[in-house]
Amino acid sequence: MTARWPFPTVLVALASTGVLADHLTIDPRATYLRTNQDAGATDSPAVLLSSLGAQPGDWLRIERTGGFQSELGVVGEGREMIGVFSISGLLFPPDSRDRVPGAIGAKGGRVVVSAPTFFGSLDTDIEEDFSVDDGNIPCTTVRIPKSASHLLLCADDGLFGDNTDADGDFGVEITIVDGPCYPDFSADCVLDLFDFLAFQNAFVGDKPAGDCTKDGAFDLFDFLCFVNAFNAGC
Ligand SMILES: [Ca+2]
Ligand SMILES: [Ca+2]
Ligand SMILES: [Ca+2]
Ligand SMILES: [Ca+2]
Repeated sequence: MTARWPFPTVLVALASTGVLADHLTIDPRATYLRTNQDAGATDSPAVLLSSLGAQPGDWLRIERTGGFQSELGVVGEGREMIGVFSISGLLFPPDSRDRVPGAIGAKGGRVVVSAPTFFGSLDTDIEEDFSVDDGNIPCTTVRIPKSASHLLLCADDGLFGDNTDADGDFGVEITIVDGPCYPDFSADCVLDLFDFLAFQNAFVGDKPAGDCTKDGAFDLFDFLCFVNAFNAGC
């Protein structure tokens, strides 16, 4: 007997809500973090949120594209990326402990602790930034905080000047979305069996996330509601 999967598509890359995504190329040598003896490092450009058609209160899905070489001769490409919102486009000099004077934390962002500088092991971590790609999950959905006007993005690395991207594909797709994708329970930008299992666990455990219809009852309609949301994508 063949087990039947309840959904017509097992693996669905999340579709956007219809708003076109903006693609930005990221120079892997650029950073908003403190650097030390890192001659080739450059400053992260501050992206004006209004140039993306976005404003405080909007949710952004930020998905990493491509990859970069994190040092000469390394095999394979690094993908880790971090980002931070700011109330200004200002960036203090590279040797400043906290270079983004207007940094603000974002709802929905995954915490990231950035590595110390390669030379001197100086602390670089700032509280307000978030992971875009942590090496496992290639995206994030974050809410633009009140007063934020700019977004800064950079590779997550300890030495930036030796980074290269010969094919120039390291970057992000940024899409304005309604909010976190409900059926993507694992928040990894892919809809698959694991999301269904996570929904099932929430449903069986009477967790609010399992009440898809938001009527306080846990019944067949929640399953139908979840299947509809899953098939609709995000
Ligand atoms: Ca590349
Ligand atoms: Ca490097
Ligand atoms: Ca998922
Ligand atoms: Ca319900």
